[in-house]
Amino acid sequence: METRRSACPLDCPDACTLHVHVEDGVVRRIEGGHDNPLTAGFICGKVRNFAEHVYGTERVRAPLLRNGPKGSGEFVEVGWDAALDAVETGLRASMERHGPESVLPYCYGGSNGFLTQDAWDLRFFHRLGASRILRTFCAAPSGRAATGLYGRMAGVALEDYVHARCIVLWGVNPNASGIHLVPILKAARERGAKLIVVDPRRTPQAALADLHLQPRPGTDLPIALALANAIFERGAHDQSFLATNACEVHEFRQRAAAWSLERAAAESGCGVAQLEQFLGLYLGANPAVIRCGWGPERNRNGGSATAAILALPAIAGKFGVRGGGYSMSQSGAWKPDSARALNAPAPNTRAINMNQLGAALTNLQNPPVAALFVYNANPLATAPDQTRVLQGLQRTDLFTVVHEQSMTDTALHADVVLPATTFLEHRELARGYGSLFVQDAAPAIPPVGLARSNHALFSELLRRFGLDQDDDALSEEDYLHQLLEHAPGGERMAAELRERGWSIPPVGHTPVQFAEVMPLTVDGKVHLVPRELDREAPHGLYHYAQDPATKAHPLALISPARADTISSTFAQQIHGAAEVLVAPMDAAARGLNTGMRVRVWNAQGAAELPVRISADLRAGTVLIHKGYWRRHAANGFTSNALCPDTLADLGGGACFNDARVELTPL
Ligand SMILES: Nc1nc2c(c(=O)[nH]1)N[C@H]1C(S)=C(S)[C@@H](COP(=O)(O)OP(=O)(O)OC[C@H]3O[C@@H](n4cnc5c(=O)[nH]c(N)nc54)[C@H](O)[C@@H]3O)O[C@H]1N2
Ligand SMILES: Nc1nc2c(c(=O)[nH]1)N[C@H]1C(S)=C(S)[C@@H](COP(=O)(O)OP(=O)(O)OC[C@H]3O[C@@H](n4cnc5c(=O)[nH]c(N)nc54)[C@H](O)[C@@H]3O)O[C@H]1N2
Ligand code: SF4
Ligand SMILES: [Mo]
Repeated sequence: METRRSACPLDCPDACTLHVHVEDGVVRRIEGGHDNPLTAGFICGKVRNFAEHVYGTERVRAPLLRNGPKGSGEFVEVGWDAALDAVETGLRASMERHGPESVLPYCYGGSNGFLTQDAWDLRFFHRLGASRILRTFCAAPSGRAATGLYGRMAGVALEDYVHARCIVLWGVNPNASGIHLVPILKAARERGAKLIVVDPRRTPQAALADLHLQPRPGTDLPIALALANAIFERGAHDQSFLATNACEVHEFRQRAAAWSLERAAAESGCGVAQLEQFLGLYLGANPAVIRCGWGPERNRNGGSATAAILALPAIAGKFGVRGGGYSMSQSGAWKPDSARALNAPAPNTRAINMNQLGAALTNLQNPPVAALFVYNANPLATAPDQTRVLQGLQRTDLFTVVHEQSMTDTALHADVVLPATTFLEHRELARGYGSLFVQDAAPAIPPVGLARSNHALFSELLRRFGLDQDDDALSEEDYLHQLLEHAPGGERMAAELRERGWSIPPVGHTPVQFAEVMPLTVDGKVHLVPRELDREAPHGLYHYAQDPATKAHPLALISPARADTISSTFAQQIHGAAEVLVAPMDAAARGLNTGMRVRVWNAQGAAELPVRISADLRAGTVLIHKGYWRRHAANGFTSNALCPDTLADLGGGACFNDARVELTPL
């Protein structure tokens, strides 16, 4: 048995260092390493069991051509040449008939590594002149907010949460979505830190918290503005910090003034006493840190809500000490952007928001989407408006290519399925978004079957279409080198990656905000009402849009992460049906009991699922976890059939949690 070092590039904040035990080229065991101190020698069950994903019965091992109706799962195995001939013929036919913008690449969170996304894939599609995909599933509104207020300033390292005296987990559930924060939270609490959780359901951390605000989904904006307003009104704001480090303070204060604690309490369903308690705990403790998750952004107010939450540490003067400030995604704090700019498309190329795939496939003209190329994503399970996505994928005049590891719902509808390697089978420059760690991971095992990496696939397509250029960095090694050459601190990082496989960008591993790192805005200050965001938000920044509930569809459906999948990745391993979780009051009002089957429905779609009564949910909120496949619901539709394809106020972000539904017993 040999032990090989690897790194996890999955769509998870933690970026674990892995030790992969390999025997005769086969993975026997995977454990956590210590290079990335956040991993601390342990990893999640998903990746401990990764061998099941690699070798399972649903692994795509060879190129496949469809030879039955779309979605039937009838394919024949072919070699790579025949498959790539088919891809070439399909893409060229689409371009000849409708022009290159009729080709739509579609990718998202399969891998967060630098070698598998925004690399040769972008180069290929951009040189082809294909439509651009706006990658807005996740972190688009919150990313815009964080960029507008603070530039790409690095957040408080998760390891530094032990120094905090007050920790706010705002719309984030680390027990499922970023497990390495959990022992750190425990250590902080043992040292006396107070814990506040803001979440419509009682998460494991909420159950331990000193204070749990349980708002109606989508009402974080009034809560954060009311807290800010109260801080100003009581003179508890940090005047000297704001005078030196902030812009648009007066304007922010004016906008927040519309929200008294009473009004925010009424809108959010949290009590005034609870909001007072929040102020007491947060203002009374130093250092205090806010971990802002992705729960607050997935609705119509998502951008403004995140901006208002991130404004709080500036107003309350929480920066400048270790363990004080905020953290969200660290992915903006170091990006080898200038190299990736080599791949950039012509700015006027048509752009399609990935949240509106269903509409794009079924409605768009001039040109229509005639060829769809999916990789690093499973949109039939993860995009909003699943009913229309399915209708689109069933179009007989749509040519669909899917490059995948597993026979996903989306892959089942492809004309050509191409087998993709997993991160254990290809090289990856891995990074997470909760830690600033960057790791160079060599393949731990040979490709399974005929699988090829994204790099291998797209470099071959560049050649086939005659789009490769003399100065292209051809090998993965060359590309990696090129990426680092243009990145801040790249030379040192390249040497360290070569020597020991990991490195830390110039901002450092645990930077203190407003001491060691400053906002990367034009003037180095925090902008509380950034002009560009104010222009972008349809009714201006911090405008609150009302709850979209109607009399017919009064219940808010949320679809958070579950512990045993990453979005829809690994869900092939879930046996049994998806459930809809219902609060006791809502169940009683409808005569529902655990185990009863219901139709969860709205104007857009329906899912037929068994009920589970859950006292963890606030009344008026129901929950179906994200990531289920169609097989997990009796009628083949998941929460995504109920999610609208409307967009958040910033960044074109998804509004998964704006789904409003009714339940009817079956
Ligand atoms: N095991 C596992 N880990 C994952 C993932 C996974 O699917 N499984 N997904 C990865 C990805 S892609 C992401 S983006 C991150 C997401 O990580 P998290 O930010 O933890 O995201 P979610 O689970 O979507 O939502 C977090 C919490 O927000 C709450 N919430 C819902 N609506 C609202 C609201 O309006 N306001 C507030 N305050 N809270 C709300 C939910 O109840 C949930 O507990 O996790 C990553 N890690
Ligand atoms: N209802 C609901 N839906 C949601 C959300 C929600 O809150 N509610 N949240 C959303 C969020 S936060 C996110 S990030 C999205 C994620 O949505 P997706 O990006 O669709 O993520 P996954 O479901 O993980 O699918 C990724 C696929 O990429 C494949 N893959 C992995 N590595 C590679 C590779 O190297 N090459 C290729 N070719 N393929 C690879 C995996 O096998 C997997 O099938 O889902 C969103 N969907
Ligand atoms: S999914 Fe997250 S917790 Fe699991 S191994 Fe990967 S980085 Fe670590
Ligand atoms: Mo995400």
